[in-house]
Order: sequence, then structure tokens, then C-alpha cells
Amino acid sequence: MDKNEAIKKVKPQLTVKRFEHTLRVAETAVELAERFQVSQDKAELAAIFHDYAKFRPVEEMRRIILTSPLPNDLLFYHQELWHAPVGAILVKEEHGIQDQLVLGAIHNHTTGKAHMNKLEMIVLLADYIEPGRSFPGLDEVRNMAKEDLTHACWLSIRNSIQFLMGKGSRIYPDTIHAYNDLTRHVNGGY
Ligand code: DGI
Ligand code: FE
Ligand code: FE
Repeated sequence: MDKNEAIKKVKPQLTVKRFEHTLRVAETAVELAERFQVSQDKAELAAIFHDYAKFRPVEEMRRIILTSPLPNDLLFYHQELWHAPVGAILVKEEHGIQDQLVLGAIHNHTTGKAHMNKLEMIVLLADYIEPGRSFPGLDEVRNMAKEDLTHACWLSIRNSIQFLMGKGSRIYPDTIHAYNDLTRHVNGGY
């Protein structure tokens, strides 16, 4: 599917603000894909669809989690997490996107997971550093994203965990697994 077709499919699913965020994530993902040598087309497609399910009714997402191969433990964690795995299912069902790399990047863009591939890291990171975002520690992540994809991804996951813990929120295990896995690459094992 080409870029314009993808944009046409996503736009009616989102608010104006979320759609503009999506376009910035796509631009950022393409830059990262070029820098870190993965398919720019796949990065762009995954980024355009990454928040596809963001505004689906909670009850619809719950039903999809219960009736698909998605892990049911998602239901015990924040609803904000659900749009990522549910989005991967819906873009396949509703728009025939079959590419496993693209679907994986959509699926894992919020929580991350252990052993992410480059495309997954790129979409997660692009979502975090797109130019419309501003939160503490972001400059450091943006600078690191110029050089080291894994380290930048580690910083973004570490910041997210710190943010969530600061609020006393639960943390989905895949986010912790992502942190532990990336930590091995960043500081050599401990
Ligand atoms: O969809 P976006 O707003 O663009 O960004 P996102 O898909 O990264 O959603 C992040 C939200 O999910 C953010 O408000 C934090 C929240 N969240 C809740 N529980 C978890 C979590 N994020 C992670 N990584 N892990 C969690 O367990
Ligand atoms: Fe998202
Ligand atoms: Fe997003």
C-alpha cells in the first residue's frame, strides 16, 4: 500500500491532533529508517498506521483481545496500551496489511518487548521523539537517536517506566522485558 492510500485510510479514524501527530511520527520514522538502514517504506507504513485503533471503543478493543490470539493479560493493564496490539489486528483485517514486520512494529509501539527488531525500535522511538512532543529528558533521547538506535530506545523505555512508576501505575511486563533486554546492549550485561 502506498503512502497516500495509507493516509486516506487512517485519517477518518483519528482526531485532527492525533492525525497530525501520526504524520510527524511518519516523517521521524523515515529519517530514522534511513539513518539506521531499514526499509523506509515499511517504517513509513507502520508509522502511518501505528495509532490506527487509538479511538476504538474500549468494549470493541476488549472483545478483540478476548477473541483473537492476543494475550488476555492486556486486560489487567491500562486501556491506553490496547490500541497498539489491537491496531495491528485491525489493519490486517480491515486493510489487508500482511507484512509481519509492519504489523510487529504497530503491535509493539507502546509497550516494546524483549528482542525488538530495528523497525520496532524505530516506530517506538519515532512516536516518543516526534517534534510535537515535549517532556523532561527528551533532548537527551533526541540526541542519542542521531547515533545509537538501541541506546535511544533504552532511554525512552527507561523514561516511560520512571514516569509510570512516578504515578504509581502498573507496568506491562513487556515494557520491563524491553528495558532489561536493551540494558544488556547499553551497559554490557548488568
Ligand atoms: O499512542 P500515543 O499517545 O502516541 O503513545 P503510546 O502508544 O506510546 O501510548 C503511551 C501511553 O501508554 C502513555 O500515556 C503511557 C501509557 N502506558 C500505560 N501503561 C503502560 C504505558 N506505556 C508503557 N510503555 N508501558 C505500560 O505498561
Ligand atoms: Fe500509540
Ligand atoms: Fe502515537
